[in-house]
Amino acid sequence: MKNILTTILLSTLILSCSARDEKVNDIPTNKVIPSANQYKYQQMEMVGFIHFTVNTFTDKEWGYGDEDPKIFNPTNLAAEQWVIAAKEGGLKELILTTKHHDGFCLWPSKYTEHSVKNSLYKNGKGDIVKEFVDACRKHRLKVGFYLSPWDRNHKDYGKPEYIVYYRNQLRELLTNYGEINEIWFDGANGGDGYYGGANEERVITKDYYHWDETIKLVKELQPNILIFSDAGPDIHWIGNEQGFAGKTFWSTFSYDSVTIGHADRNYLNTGDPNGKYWVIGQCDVSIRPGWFYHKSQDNQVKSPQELVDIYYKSVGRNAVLLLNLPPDRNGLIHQNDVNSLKDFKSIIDETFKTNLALNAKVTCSNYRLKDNHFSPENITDNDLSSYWATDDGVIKSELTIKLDTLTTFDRILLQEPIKFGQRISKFEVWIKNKKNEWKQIANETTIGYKRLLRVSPVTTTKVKIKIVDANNLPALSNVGLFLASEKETKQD
Ligand code: FUL
Repeated sequence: MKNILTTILLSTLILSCSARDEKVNDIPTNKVIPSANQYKYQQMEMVGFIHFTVNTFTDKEWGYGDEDPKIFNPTNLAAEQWVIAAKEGGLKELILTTKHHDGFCLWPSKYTEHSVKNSLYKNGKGDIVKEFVDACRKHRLKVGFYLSPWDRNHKDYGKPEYIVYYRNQLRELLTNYGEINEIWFDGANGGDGYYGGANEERVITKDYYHWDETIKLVKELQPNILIFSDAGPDIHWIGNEQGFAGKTFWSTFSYDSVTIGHADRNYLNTGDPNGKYWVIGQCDVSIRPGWFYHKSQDNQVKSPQELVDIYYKSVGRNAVLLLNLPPDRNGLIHQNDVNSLKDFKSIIDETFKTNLALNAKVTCSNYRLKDNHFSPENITDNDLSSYWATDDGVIKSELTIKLDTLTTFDRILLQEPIKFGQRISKFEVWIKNKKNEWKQIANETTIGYKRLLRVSPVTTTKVKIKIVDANNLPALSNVGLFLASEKETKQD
């Protein structure tokens, strides 16, 4: 008995010591790191937008706010069709325009008459927000809401009363529909509109919305929600509507220097290496030229290859892709859009199916304490939680991946363990060529959660990653080598 007790005591001691050692010896964490929810969001990689309102029926992009609600009458609406299309396309969340600039609400808000309750849809008994939420939940997609701060219908827009109205609507949306993953605050606001019949221009001041208080309210109503706007606080706009992040892209950012609706687009596009907060970059783009459905654009749906290009410039540059799929007047996503999205997904699946560096041997110039916890081979084990890292004081470093056979690749994946922050600011990729000389094939800056590089096809047995600079000890969790699907460049 005494022996058993001693053994238990000893092993507890050893276990607790090794756990402590691991902590003490691990790489230092940057000051700015993602929250647990931001980390989960970043891993979703691709989310979707659903733009749907009276505009779908008036053939406009921005409704004036004077629409007769009766024109809104989708005859065959099936939110499940949107969700299934999105899911098959690899999107992990959908964000619905519950109210766009026209002020028309897709739910029967008790604060306005400009809503589905006065439309012909289900004789005014419909609630599209509810149908949308139910369909997302059924297929395990996360739910997001867009609620336009600009309201061209409301008589009080531009006055303090409208802020009360806007917050009342947020309360409705954020208390009646269960857990909401993201709220999207659009920067477009102020200008002409119907405004309850005034038909005039309304200019708003920079501090009109009192965003701080609204953000506080949102977090009170939904503690786990992620808030999007030009200025975060959790997710920020990428500065264009083409879906492109900067080649250099930092997930760090100082939102107190950004004004919603008046932000510096270059700053949004690159993030800020000295940023005080972690704010995910989100790349919004529509699958069609417009955000809303227009029959005239049925043949202008982005091709699968165009979507693949956007994927490399968004997800492949450390950001999240937000792709818009606008339902038509029936209330369904057009088959051209569904097909393009599906084909896009099958192309990226094909490209990234076989990691040619999986389980490859890796040597390096330095790894922390020569401890396997930081082993260079952690970068080829396809495990996001394991990583290679260097000893204190060592920034410049090299990793050499040794492939068993001559291998041809043209896509490179790199990932940093961002739970420690984003660190690498300059790196290069080299290969051993036929003449047994090292040849540089890439010279880049940031990596972050995920970086994908497209290079000309090369054939080799040795690939070297050189870390040239970083703001803290460099670490990498994954490096992958792939050969692009032939369909990436094929145009029908
Ligand atoms: C913009 C809006 O003006 C567009 O209509 C669209 O909703 C896009 C996502 O954001 O600022």
